[in-house]
Amino acid sequence: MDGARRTRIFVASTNHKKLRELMELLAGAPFEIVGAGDISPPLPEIEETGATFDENAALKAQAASLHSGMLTLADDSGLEVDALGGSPGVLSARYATDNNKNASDGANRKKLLFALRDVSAPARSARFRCAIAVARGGKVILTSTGAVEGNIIETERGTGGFGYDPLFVPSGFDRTFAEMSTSEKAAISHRARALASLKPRLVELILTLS
Ligand code: ITT
Repeated sequence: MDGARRTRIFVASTNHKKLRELMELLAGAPFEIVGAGDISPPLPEIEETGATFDENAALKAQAASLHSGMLTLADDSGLEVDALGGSPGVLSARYATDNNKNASDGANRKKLLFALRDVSAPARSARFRCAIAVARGGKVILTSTGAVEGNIIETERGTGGFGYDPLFVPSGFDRTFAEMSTSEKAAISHRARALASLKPRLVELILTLS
């Protein structure tokens, strides 16, 4: 068990708020978490050329595990809006730009509200999806996915979370993710669901590696 405790896992996200959620959801497991800010040289930009969240999570985990030399976990996530045919989907972080670079969360939300300006409340169904991949030496060894259904409201509400959280009300609730506490979001989020099934497998893997 002592060996397992010393095992380090690199959580390869350059999105600070996403990274914080991942670290909180992984807390308590018998390994040391290394964030993207803790490695040198810093993690270079990894091109997200996949057509699916699963493909992009794998691309990020593979490249970052080669860069870090550590067991590495990557998350690719985003919002699918039914009235927009599943957009912004894998382009969620880049929705409001046309140069393939990430836009600000505010610009992305503004573009989404504009795209849905003529869509009535019952037709504003959406879901967050999260794909997680764990890789070592450039090879993916564990994967997991999670989703949470909900609706896109017409005006932003709340200041917590990040990304599209002020616009997303999960099904069965009347508050947005941005109006919930960290622990409320962590009980039902797409990221929490993906990690719930991955975390025990990751712990088992680490115990066999150490
Ligand atoms: P890394 O690739 O470095 O992890 P990123 O922000 O570029 O950071 P993604 O490519 O996975 O990550 O894009 C995720 C985007 O989807 C994110 O920027 C948000 O706009 C949105 N998103 C994902 N999870 C979210 C959540 O829990 N709440 C709100 N928006 C979320």
